[in-house]
Amino acid sequence: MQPDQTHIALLPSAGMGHLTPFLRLADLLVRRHCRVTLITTHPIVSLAESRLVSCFLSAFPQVTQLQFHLLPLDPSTVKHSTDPFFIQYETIRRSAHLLSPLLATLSPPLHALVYDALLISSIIPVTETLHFSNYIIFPSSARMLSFYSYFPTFASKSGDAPAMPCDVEIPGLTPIPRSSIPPLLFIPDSLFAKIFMEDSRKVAKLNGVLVNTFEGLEAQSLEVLTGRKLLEGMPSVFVVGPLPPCEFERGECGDQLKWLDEQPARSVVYVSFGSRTAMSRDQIREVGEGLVKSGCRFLWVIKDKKVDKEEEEGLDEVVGHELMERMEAKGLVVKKWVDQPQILGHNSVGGFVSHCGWNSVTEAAWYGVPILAWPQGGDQKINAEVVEASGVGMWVTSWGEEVVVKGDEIGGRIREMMGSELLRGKVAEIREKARKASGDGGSIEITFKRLIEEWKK
Ligand code: BUP
Repeated sequence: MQPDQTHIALLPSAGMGHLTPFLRLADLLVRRHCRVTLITTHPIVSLAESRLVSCFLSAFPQVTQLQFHLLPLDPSTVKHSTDPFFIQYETIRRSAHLLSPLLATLSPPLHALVYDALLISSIIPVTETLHFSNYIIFPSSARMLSFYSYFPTFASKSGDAPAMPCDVEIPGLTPIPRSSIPPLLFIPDSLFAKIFMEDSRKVAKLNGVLVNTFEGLEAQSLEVLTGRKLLEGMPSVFVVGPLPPCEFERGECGDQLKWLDEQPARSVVYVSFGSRTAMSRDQIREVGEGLVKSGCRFLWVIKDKKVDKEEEEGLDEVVGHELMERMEAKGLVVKKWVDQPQILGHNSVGGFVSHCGWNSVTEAAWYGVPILAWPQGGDQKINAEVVEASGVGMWVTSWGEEVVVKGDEIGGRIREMMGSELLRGKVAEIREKARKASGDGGSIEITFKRLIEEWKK
């Protein structure tokens, strides 16, 4: 280690949506000569996460891996949640005290611990005891971060049911409609609501918040957040995005790229609802009908289980043989992990039907691919608002996970998105802004310089 090298430890939580920004950040920190320790939790929930961590560690042998063995947790002690990713958040939270001795022995000592926003309450005591600076990555949009930071201001003081009778008015922001609020917040006993209520009250105790976005995508929210107008004691917000897809993420996707190579420029709609959305069989089949009816070429990634390890059935069983046959002429349908950044970056791809997980949104912006937003749950409707307001895409607000959307309607909206010159022009502008932010002298370079200086103090 060079004498003035900055040493940072990174602690992601569970799921690809949470892991990805940490590893992209790590890549940028290593390139800026920081020493990085990656804390990996064991066991890990999905195969996709295990694979990505090992690809990252092979690509960066200079990064130290610190294995964090979690205490076993009886899932029945977790109220109102059977989602393995949520149970993993709680497992990490309840094991957090085990981190202190591990981190205390790191040599050279850490300058800062950067961890996932879902771990705030459990990690603050660790960083306080060890006197480390204390930063989070907020793995969603700046609009969602504004909502999160402002939440204690309007949530009920009792700490039980949050009082959200109508739209949420946050000073400086377009109001957030009640219908966009993460549905689990309306179930005060749910683990998600519990973590959200507990942790959002502690934002002022952080030294800083890193958010993967950029001015060209979220000017309004960033003005509010960086101006520190939202909350008394709001910590510095570091706008580190767009965190570009990295070399170590490259996966095997020869078949899909070969197929894409054979399609005309911008003719293909790419369809994926992310790494943890298991759609109902009925809805999956309507999506298939919609793709056929759209008349467009398509590349469709199907998942029908929340966790990839549990995917067992083949495409014929999930989609149906007859529909699979009808889709053959125009599309490629896969039920496995694909290299999404490579697909979005392919010249044949002209649109993206997306659930609006925040990584997917920033990747679409990075490659200049218009989105047809179809948010399912969590933060995704708030992210879809950003998609629509920024011009990265369009959003049919009546679509959700509650009702089955019919193929005719899906087909029509796909045609609309694929044919929109307006969207194409707007997203091309945003792509340029994204590239500018990450280029020489761009906002990312400036932010990292500031951040590293702050860590060294
Ligand atoms: Br599926 C899939 N290949 O096949 P999000 C996803 N990804 O590269 P999520 C692939 O995983 P939450 C696949 O590019 C993105 O970087 C994708 O993150 C990649 O959604 C990441 O978009 C998925 O944030 O999580 O995982 O559903 O909604 O919790 O953010």
